[in-house]
Order: sequence, then structure tokens, then C-alpha cells
Amino acid sequence: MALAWWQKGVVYHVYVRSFQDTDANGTGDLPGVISRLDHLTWLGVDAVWLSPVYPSPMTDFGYDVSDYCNVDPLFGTLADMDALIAAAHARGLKVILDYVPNHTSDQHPWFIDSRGGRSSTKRDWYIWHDGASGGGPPNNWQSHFGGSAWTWDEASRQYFHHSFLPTQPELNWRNPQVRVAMFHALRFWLERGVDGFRVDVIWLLIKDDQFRDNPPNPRYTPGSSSYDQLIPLYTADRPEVQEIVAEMRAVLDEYPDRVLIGEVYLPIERLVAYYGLDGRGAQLPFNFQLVQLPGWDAVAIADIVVRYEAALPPGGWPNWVLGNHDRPRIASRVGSAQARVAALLLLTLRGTPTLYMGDELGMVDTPIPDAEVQDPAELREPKRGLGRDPERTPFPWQPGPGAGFTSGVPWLRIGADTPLSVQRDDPASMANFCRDLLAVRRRHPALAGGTIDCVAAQGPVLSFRRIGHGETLVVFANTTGTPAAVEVSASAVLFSTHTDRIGKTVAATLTLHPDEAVILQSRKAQHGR
Ligand code: TEU
Repeated sequence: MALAWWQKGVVYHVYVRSFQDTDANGTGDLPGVISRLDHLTWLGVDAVWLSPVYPSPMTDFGYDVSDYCNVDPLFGTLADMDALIAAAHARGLKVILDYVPNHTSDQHPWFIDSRGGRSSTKRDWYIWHDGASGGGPPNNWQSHFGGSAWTWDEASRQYFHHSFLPTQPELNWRNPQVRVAMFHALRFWLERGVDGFRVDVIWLLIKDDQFRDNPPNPRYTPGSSSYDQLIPLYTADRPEVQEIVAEMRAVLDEYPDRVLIGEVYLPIERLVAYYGLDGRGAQLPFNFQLVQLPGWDAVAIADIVVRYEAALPPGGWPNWVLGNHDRPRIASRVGSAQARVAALLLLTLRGTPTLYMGDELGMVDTPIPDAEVQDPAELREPKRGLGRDPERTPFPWQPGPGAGFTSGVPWLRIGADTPLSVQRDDPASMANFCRDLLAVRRRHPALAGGTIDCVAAQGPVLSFRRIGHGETLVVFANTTGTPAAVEVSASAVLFSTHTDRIGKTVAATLTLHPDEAVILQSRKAQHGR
């Protein structure tokens, strides 16, 4: 069966604020994204996911939305979004928006109304509760950003719940009126031609209606996020959330060929629940297993791939992610050499890859001096390694001040990464490596739609086989900086992190260079699929 665009394509994640500024205010904007769509075409990706650009006080950089059906002037206008959608579609690129349904800004008119008093018709659009009988918050729920997940409202003398900042009050998804209003927002963008949504914290949308305390986390390590002191038993992955995911998907299914991507930070066996009953959930519940992997070695990666593939429900389409705007960059986690190995795995494992902007340059986390920290996660719980500014630095387009990103003062310092223009002129650059790899992926449909099997770790070498469209490809990835020999059948080297290997024939024993990953095309073509 032919694959849908979101199955065979590669998603490119644009953190708009750091992508391209066109009005010299130091912040990226929608006209900037339009002006750089040719980069996405040059690179060879198929869809662009835009981080939130809705009106927002920006206390959490746009994840505190004050109007779901507009564009913040910082980023542009609705007309700019319409122009972006048209320009992307003209290039064959799909457009995915970031949908933030779990909470609004405290400046959203709905919350201002709800906060107006207990008799407000929107009181129950949010989660309000009396304090504990002995005083203090209703229970022990914690914010992801540290501190209690409850804030006292003196005027109405109740607490309101917020999984994140007090400026991000939780919407009450048990209230049908909230669902109607939030599904209206989906349709507003679907009518404008948006091809899908990445749904923020989809696994958090329902909280326990008895407001029970979360249990202590016996594995909490002091010094890590205070949120992890508890197991979020009553504030995450509640059974009722699946009904909401199915209702969201039903809204998208009113339009042709749309995709629902869910941000889900859960172990594999719970993650796959978000495909929904009978596949009526999210088509792509984000698979963050490679993002959250404590180490980077063949055995651990092979285990993840095998367990994830085995856990997928019938028809569940896999996907892989290496990083995003919330997590340390892959090149900082595994080093620049292994970042090429990681990119090859991202683009050869079975399923839809999502590439975080800048990873195609091998961008690393930029250290941010205390005085320049802007991320509320770091400001509220400093020095715990939770700050996200380092992975959000502006995209370096060219050498020189502003790096071609802005002619103004950048909202966040620009790192020391090699700019795209320099990398485009260097055949051995990470940018050209990623571009060439994406071209191989496009030329060999076994990589997009083929089966995967023979997943194994031979010492430091991860290997797996991709079969489809009459060809058998085998990937070997040396996850260490030392040479490693593997047994291979007679094959041509289709691609390698070490370009001098490409095009050669190998047989019997192949000694992989340190940090080398290869795609071999077996001489024994498989007939059939
Ligand atoms: O992040 C949710 C998420 O991953 C949190 O659990 C994470 O711990 C948080 O980023 C703090 O490090 C999504 C968005 O990707 C993130 O940028 C927002 O800040 C958050 O939701 C609230 O909307």
C-alpha cells in the first residue's frame, strides 16, 4: 500500500524564534521562515513543524497562548502564515503547527474571565480547587518547572492548577465546552491549509478528578528536577486522555491527509497507547527513546529498537527523534563524530524521522552565562542541567555578526557553530553529509517503507536490515571511537559516514573505522516486497 506523506517524509523542526529574523528585532519570524524554505528544499526534507507562533506573553516562549487563532506580532501576521503555507506547499513541503491544548496563558481572555470569580461561566474551563483543610495547596502536585503546581488566587480565594508556570493555567479537558473551543482552533488552522499538528504534552491533558496526591518517587536523585520527586501517577497518562486523543484525531480526519503528532514522554509500553484504539489516536506519538537514552552504545540502541518495534500496535507507524528545543543537542550528547552516526540511524531506522533545526549543521549546546539565561526552567531551578537555552541558539546562516540570522541584537547569544554557508562549500561538512544521506533515503524506498529485521549489537556495532522494493540494505553503525570488524555478505557500500568508502564492494569481513556507520546494498536482491 502506498505510504502517506507523513510516513515516507522527513519532518524538520523549526524553532521559529531562532531561525531567521527579518525585522531586525533579534527574533526569528514567519517571513524569515519563508525566506529560508529553500534551505529545507536544498537539505531535502518534506515537512516543517513550526514551534508556537500564537499571541503570547512569552513567559514560556510561546507555550503560553493567549489566542489560539492568530499570530503574535513578534512573528508576523495571519497573512504571513497564509503566505508561508502557500510557499511551503509550492515547494512540496507540508506545514505542521505546534498545538498547545494543555494550558493557556494567564492572559488568555478565557482565564481572565474564569479568574473573575467562582460564578464565572468559564470557572470550570480551568482547574480550581479549595486549599487543603490545614492550609496550603490542595495536594502535592508539582510543576515541571519546580515548585507547587498550584497558585493561590486571593480574589476568588481558591487555587488554580498549572503543570508548568503559574502563567500557564491548566485547561479542564473534562469540560465539553473546552473541547469545543479547542477543536475550533484546530479547524481554524486546518481550514487555512495546515497539514497537521504536533500536540504539546498530549499525555498530560487529564488529571485525577479526585485530586489524589502523587506518590513519592523512590528513585529520585537529589539535585535533579524537583518534579521528579514524585511519580506523576495522577497528573499524567490518565486513562481518560485516550478519549481526547481520539476526538482530536477525529477532527483532523474531517480533512484529507492530515497528521496528528503527539509529544509523549513515556516508556515504550505506555507510549504506544497513544496510537489509540484501532489506530484512531495519534498517527505519530513522538518516540523519544533515543533522546532519553542514558548512554549511547550499540547494545542499548539495539534493545530500544527491538522493544519499540515489538510494542507497536497493528498499523502503528514508527518514528524517531534525536533532539528538540527542550533537550541537549545530539552533538553535545554523543560528540560530533557520533552525531553523524546518529543522523544515519535517524534516517535509516524504520519510520518517520524528525530532524531538529541545526542538527544538520552539527550544532552543539551553547553555554549561556547566568546573566543571559532566559528559560524559565533554568531560572526557577538553576544549575540542575534543566536549562533549555543552550539548544535554542539562533541558526548560523553565514559568518559574521548576527550570523545572517539577524541584523539586530539576537534574543539569545549566537553559538560558535560553523555556519551553513561555510558548510555548503565543504563537501565533507555535516550539512552536506545530511543532505547526501537524505538523498540516499529518497532514492532507496526500502529505507522509508521497507521492513526492518536482524536488529543486533555485535560488540560496539549496531546492525539491522531494511528490505523492500526489491532490495536489501544493511546498516552497520560503530558506536565507538575504535575500529570494529563485522562479518558481511557481498555488498556495495551505498553510503558511509566516511565518504572514501562509498561505492566500494565489501565481502566477508568489514573493518569499520572509528565512528563509522555504513549502508550496504546486498548483492542478494530480495524479490517480492
Ligand atoms: O515540553 C514538555 C516537556 O517536555 C516537559 O515535560 C519538559 O520537562 C519541559 O520542557 C521542561 O524541561 C513542552 C514544550 O516542548 C516545552 O517547550 C514547554 O515548555 C512545555 O511543554 C510547556 O508547554
